[in-house]
Amino acid sequence: MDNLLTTAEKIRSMEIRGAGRIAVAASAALRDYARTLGSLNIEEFSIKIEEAAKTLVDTRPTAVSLPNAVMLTKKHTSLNVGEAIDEIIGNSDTFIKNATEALGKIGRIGAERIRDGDVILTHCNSHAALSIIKTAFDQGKKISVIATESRPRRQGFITIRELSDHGIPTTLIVDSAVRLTMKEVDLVVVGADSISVNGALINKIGTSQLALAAQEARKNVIVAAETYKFSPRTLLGEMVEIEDRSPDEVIDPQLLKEMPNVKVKNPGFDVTPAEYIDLIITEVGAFPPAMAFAIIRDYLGIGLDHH
Ligand code: RI2
Repeated sequence: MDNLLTTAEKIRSMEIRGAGRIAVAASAALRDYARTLGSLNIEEFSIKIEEAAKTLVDTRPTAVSLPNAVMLTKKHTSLNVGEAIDEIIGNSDTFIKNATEALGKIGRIGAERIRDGDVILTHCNSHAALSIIKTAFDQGKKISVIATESRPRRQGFITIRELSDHGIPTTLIVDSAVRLTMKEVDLVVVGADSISVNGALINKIGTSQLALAAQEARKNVIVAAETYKFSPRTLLGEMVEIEDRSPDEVIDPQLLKEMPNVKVKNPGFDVTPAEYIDLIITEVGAFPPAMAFAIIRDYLGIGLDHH
């Protein structure tokens, strides 16, 4: 359990971050925990697995990749504990293999949409979005990237380091420079924390202002999202919860204490309506946001049985 709690804490503190990475880390943690439960009977085993699953899922509320990964990993049907453990190990190995391969497939499919000479605007740090950009570059397309800083955690710095290491010409801007800069942009490419059944994108705070400015300037917005980032529970009417993070990420707590009439709000994500999104690139193809229901139905099950 100690290792699982350590992983949970790393996800909560964002030492492990990115919707895909937290999903893979949670699946691996649950698999390794299951391995330690061989001496229990099946009832005790299932209770322990459910507790552990809840601990992992409760760390961050917005990215549906996390509950999807845990749901796909914990499934077991055998009444024999040894076999149930093997099922969970198999589930996790499959999930992690698929998640890893998905990034390559998204890169190849998404790169088709990038033309020689394109200037691409991206936000935050998305491994899926960067897979598209790097693949296009590796195909010999002379592209450049404009990356937002992505306050308050400044994941844009991870992005510019990664792009620079890959040899891709990159410009860093502050988040509020998005609209002014849009005239230089050909295409917006972002990742996803969740996609709801109506095709809305939930992604790092500020994504919706990129999409709004892109819409105004008639520039395409492409979302890079593995199928496990679609949210089955939105089919049941559930809303995706927007994570409220600590004010300490935005302002020095000491400074805030000196201003008793000021409070700080720090929402981690926002919602981009489907109308602002041209295409969602998944590992099974490029879809318009209106196809979100079909993805949920075909790749995640329709959700009712997970409630
Ligand atoms: P990949 C991140 O969230 C960003 O919002 C990013 O767009 C999204 O996850 C998807 O990232 P955070 O963990 O899975 O930085 O594509 O809050 O890497």
